[in-house]
Amino acid sequence: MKTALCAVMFVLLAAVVRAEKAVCVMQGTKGSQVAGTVTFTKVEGGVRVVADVTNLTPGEHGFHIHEKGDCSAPDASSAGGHFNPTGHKHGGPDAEERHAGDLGNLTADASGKAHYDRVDKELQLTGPNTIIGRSVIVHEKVDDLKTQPTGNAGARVACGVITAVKD
Ligand SMILES: [Cu+2]
Repeated sequence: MKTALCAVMFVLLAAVVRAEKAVCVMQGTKGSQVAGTVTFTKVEGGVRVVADVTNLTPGEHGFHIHEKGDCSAPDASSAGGHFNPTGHKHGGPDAEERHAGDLGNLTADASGKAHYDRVDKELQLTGPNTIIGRSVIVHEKVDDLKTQPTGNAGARVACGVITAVKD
């Protein structure tokens, strides 16, 4: 009896202290060499998003979580629209109203490399609005953060599915 109780306590404790983390490996869509990785880590105040992407054209590129974890179409249209479980308008990542998946833009340097690192207040790694099993998309063009519902960011140049990491 005591042993069973200890086992239950251990499982509960393990569930509470378990680090919440997810990873996404992105590959180029048809005709694109863009590739990269994104990690999502639960931190104080939100989820830290760190991305490193290569082979971009220099400048800004829309960067979003899309609703379906399906990158199978050559143009990644299979990933659906921006992840928007709350039915909000598209906006920038720090806008009052935004899609949960609105992460703004990546900025690539002259060599085509982009590094992104920010803590997002809206993303969830657990519960009904989890981003696990959805996708990350990098776009050809800049997200203007206002055109509805896409930010006018153009074609999808890379796509990857978000998967949970157990550590
Ligand atoms: Cu997008």
